[in-house]
Amino acid sequence: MPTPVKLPALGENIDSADVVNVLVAPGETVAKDQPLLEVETGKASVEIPSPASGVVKDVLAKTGDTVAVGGTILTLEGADNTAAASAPPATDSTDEPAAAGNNADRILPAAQPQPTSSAAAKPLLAAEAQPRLSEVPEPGPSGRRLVPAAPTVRRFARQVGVEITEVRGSGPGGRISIDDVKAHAKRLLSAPAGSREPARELPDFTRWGDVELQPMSSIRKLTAQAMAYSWANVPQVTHHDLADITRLEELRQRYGPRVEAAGGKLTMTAILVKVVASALAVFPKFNASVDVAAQRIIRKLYINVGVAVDTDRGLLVPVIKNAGTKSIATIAAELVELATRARERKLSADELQGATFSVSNLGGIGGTGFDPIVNWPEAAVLGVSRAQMQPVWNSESFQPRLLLPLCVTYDHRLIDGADAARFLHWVCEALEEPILLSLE
Ligand code: CAO
Repeated sequence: MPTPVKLPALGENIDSADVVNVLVAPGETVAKDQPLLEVETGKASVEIPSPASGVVKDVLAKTGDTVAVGGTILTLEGADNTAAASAPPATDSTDEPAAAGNNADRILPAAQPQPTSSAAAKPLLAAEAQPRLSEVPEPGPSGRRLVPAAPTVRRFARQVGVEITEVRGSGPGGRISIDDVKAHAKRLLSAPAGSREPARELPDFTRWGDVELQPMSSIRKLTAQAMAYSWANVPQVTHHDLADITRLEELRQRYGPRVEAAGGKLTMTAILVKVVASALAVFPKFNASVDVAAQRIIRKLYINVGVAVDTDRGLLVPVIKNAGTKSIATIAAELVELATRARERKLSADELQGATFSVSNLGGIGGTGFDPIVNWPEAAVLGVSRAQMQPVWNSESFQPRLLLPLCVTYDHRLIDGADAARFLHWVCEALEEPILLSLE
């Protein structure tokens, strides 16, 4: 009897993945830990290794499919069933449909997935059986997702009116405790009215002409969720300023070859990451997060700057960790490397997490200004538009100066307008007089 191999848990809040590459074919003998599939888990590429050795019978997952965590990706013949024992424990199924639980002894969750680069993805429990793979995953027969939580916790969630599938578990493998349910309930109570309004139905667009239906990629889905969450939950304001970068541009041209020799490209983005990291040390509110449920502010004592990268799959924000301690040349080299791997789909989940502030530079593409959205749970984001030569009055005459439009969008619960004006003014001054960076 062939043994189904299931898509294993892939990380926090990831309940499905897009198949980008099927690495085995029916009839092929596979060894334990041999990669079976390459999937995109939200924003990172991950290889799914085989949980056991055996011969591939049917490959159910196809390139382009969206597979639910727990969904069958292929079946193996002659698989060593003892491998199941080393698989993550099955979800509590006492009061859930039997999909995963009843067959647990015959199902092989794939072994722990490997990001395609060295950093490891965080393992998570939860095995939701999804029989069919070629469509966007649906909830199980009862309409509910299987989640790792004890029956007492589920009962408590029902009693207080919390949907257990929406709770983020803090236990090992994402296991949900009663305290997690309470914290979730608190967050719901502090959410602004209207933020849980059910989605409205779309009109039938075919009444006005032909349409084409395209599935959303995992990046598009995550971006949509993150942006909608930020927009609905963070009261945000954007403050604008202009930096005179005429002299800085001369320096950039002069020292560019030196940085290129070190493997980087001395671009405005690399310089801005360094300047912003210095500004965050002076203005720690911009490096903090608001914890509404606990009514407190979390000040992060590290500075990690996310950089928005435009890729053919959509927006990715890899993170330059500890940017304040790095030289501009190091940041420039890291940025080239991260942006290249982002475009080649080779970033690990770890490289996309942990930012304390983000920079979004659209200046290489064009535009005189834009208002970015705060990348929650960060408190602020710097938006950069295209630098242009403009006539500037110096009390006697107009002089041609290269002006860089900058803006900062900030969480107004934490940061006041005056803070934002001071922060951006500091950034502008540092760009105009780089020596200030070494004075503060
Ligand atoms: N003003 C004028 N010129 C700029 C500029 C700016 N603000 N920013 C970049 N440029 C120029 C660069 O100097 C470079 O010119 P040269 O080739 O003549 O040197 C050119 O534009 C291309 O820059 P780049 O893209 O190679 O390098 P970068 O470091 O400036 O940008 C990155 C890197 C990853 C930020 C960029 O490639 C990118 O993806 N930008 C889009 C980010 C995005 O989508 N943001 C929106 C997110 S939603 O908020």
